[in-house]
Amino acid sequence: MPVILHIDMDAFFASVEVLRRPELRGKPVVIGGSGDPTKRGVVSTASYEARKFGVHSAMPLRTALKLCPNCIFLPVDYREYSRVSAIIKKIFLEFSPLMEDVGIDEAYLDITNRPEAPETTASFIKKRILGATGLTCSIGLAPNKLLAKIASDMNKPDGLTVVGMDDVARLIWPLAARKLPGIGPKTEEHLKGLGINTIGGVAAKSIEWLQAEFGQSYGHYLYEASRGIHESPIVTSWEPKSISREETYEIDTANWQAIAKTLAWLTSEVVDSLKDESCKAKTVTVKIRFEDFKTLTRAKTLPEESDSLETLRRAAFECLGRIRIEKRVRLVGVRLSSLKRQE
Ligand code: TTP
Ligand code: MG
Repeated sequence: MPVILHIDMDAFFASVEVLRRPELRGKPVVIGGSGDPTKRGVVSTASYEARKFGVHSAMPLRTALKLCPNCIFLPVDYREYSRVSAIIKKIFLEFSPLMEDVGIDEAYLDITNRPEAPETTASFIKKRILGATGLTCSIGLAPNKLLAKIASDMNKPDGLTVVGMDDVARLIWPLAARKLPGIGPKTEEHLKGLGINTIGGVAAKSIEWLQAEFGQSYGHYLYEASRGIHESPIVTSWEPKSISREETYEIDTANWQAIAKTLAWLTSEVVDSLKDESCKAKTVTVKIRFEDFKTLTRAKTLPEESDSLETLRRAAFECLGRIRIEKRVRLVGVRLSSLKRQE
């Protein structure tokens, strides 16, 4: 059986902010947008203290302020979080070369070939991260990525949770169906409508029934996943898949100059991150969301990878030029993808 870890940092952005502002430790801290909760923007994350008030990721900052007037609100500082992210990813690689980078604060690690017991490796990793950064993480240890991912979330913060195939019925089946990766809010509602609330409820259905209800391939996935069966391998990749930034306006605007200024600024931010990662990008995508939430994206693929601000900005502006600004704009975003790390 493979031995897979899923490692996920605790309240990542908030914990990094607390590190450089120790006076915030133990306080309710909310990270999002420009850090001004009277302005538009959403919560990126909240410290565990702030979560007690019901504050969570993706909630409007204004709602967070209503729930927790005494929370401390801070702006998002991607540069700092990326810097810390690079440190932890490097630590994971000390323990195994088979690392799958799945996000700024999480990764899968295949530790099948380690000599010591898996729990020992996991606690070494926790100690090493704490020592190098001052941050805690939660780790799930399981025979596959799916179970490791569910497990890492079961005892946050600073958790270490082991789930074997024999534990699926006892530990996994009582969990809300939504906790199964691949079940989003829509499927959750669909399942509830059918009287199914837990992962065990899904597992109680036959494969025929699930496929009739959810289609061949998704039905098959639900049948296997609800039993903890999952065979997708660790995908090692040294390159981040994409780098993106977006900005929501305080007041929607149809002013092309203002939009162009935002795009130029966002592009310089993503190009800075690109250079931090020693990468070049081949594709630039611009996203415009209008006041009615209609969203358009336009992409431009360059003849070859580049990390030149001028080249990438020109591509971004070409994309913008292909979008008619006929309504007021709520959000501008830019993404660099098809990345390649330089030797
Ligand atoms: P998560 O790992 O989902 O959350 P977290 O690390 O803050 O908290 P937890 O202890 O529950 O793992 O996401 C990692 C970071 O990604 C998070 O600190 C902020 C960012 N993020 C957003 O910007 N928006 C979002 O909607 C989510 C979910 C995360
Ligand atoms: Mg996290």
